[in-house]
Amino acid sequence: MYDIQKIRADFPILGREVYGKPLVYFDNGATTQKPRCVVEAMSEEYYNVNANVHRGVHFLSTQATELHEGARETVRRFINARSTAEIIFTRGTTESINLVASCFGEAFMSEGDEVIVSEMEHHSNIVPWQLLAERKGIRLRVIPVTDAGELDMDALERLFSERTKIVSVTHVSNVLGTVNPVRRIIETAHAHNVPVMIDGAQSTPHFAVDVQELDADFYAFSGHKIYGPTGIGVLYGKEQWLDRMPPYMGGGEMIQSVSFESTTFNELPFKFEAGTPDYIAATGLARALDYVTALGMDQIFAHEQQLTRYAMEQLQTIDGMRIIGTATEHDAVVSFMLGDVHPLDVGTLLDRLGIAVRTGHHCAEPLMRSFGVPGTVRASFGLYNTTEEIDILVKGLRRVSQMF
Ligand code: C6P
Repeated sequence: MYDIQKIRADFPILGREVYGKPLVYFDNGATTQKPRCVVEAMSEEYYNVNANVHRGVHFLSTQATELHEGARETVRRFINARSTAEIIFTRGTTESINLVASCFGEAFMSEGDEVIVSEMEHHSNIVPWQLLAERKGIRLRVIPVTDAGELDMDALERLFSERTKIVSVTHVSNVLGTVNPVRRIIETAHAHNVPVMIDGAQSTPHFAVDVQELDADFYAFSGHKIYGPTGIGVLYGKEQWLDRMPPYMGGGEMIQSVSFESTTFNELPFKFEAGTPDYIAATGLARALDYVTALGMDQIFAHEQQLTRYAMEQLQTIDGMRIIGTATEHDAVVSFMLGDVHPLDVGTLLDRLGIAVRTGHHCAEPLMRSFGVPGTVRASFGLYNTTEEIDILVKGLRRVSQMF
């Protein structure tokens, strides 16, 4: 039983008013709100346990280390990785992708080699590869997107060459809401002996992900988008790749022994975790994953699918509505243009009604260009949103439409 009022009560911020109106929070794609249990787990650790991890023999350090490594095990279970050696804590999806571009690129790519990305990527899955292109002379090949906002899978097949070294694509588009057929992409790439990196920033909060079932080589996500704290994220990587990649940063934690002549590196996953980790955030992330697991990822998915379908239907009844992204496999993100009203004006007027949406290019400028729009208005849903809130959005948009 999905008790939405009980769930909403777990998130204090949802009780807030803005401009004297009840908050309608539809910017979950940017970041999600936090349940009380996540914040409490973090303050509890600060108040009662706090000590640096992996370093001390003393009681608190041992306890903090147990919490930290326990959090890693929670992440492993959540995405069904084979081993905690494959779970690297990072600052978020952006850092995870940069790590792969940098370290995989260093180990396995040279001038003239190619990476396949898609036209719907977030800048975080474009720019790290471009930086690598500048350093090493590699090339980006781009899977085009159809008018409905789906990847052109025939084109993907044609993009492979003997120089293709990796494919890096998003699981779910943060603009279009498209759920990409990543299982098929991985199968296709593996048939060419090419590994695949999946950007899971917008998938993990919405449905269950099993990295072994997908057979993904790398998978990245952010804590703050899945009801956890900011400043922490995850990179999953198969040991067979991580073992052969050089470290990302140097420092404490990632070494076995250091002399001025030479340094040997620590085992996985610590080789990729230089410096004091954000162990408090790791605890918060683990608590968030426990929270969504207790609700049930399948229940969350069903609830959000219902919201998405309802939103698509209702929005289409508004004059001048153009939905950007009408893929068959569609997740909890709806992007649109309202006639020729600038998205920023729509967002500003909705804000005055207490409705938080995101406007602009959503860090996906190439995609905006391909749809010929300066930006969109985007409503993105979370596990606590309701159809009544969608009604408020639709009513607000009718008002905006009448004003223009
Ligand atoms: N998208 C949005 O409003 P970080 O910032 O590292 O937590 O996540 C980056 C990122 C990577 N990939 C995808 C598909 C994303 O959606 C994001 C973050 C936010 O859409 C902020 S731009």
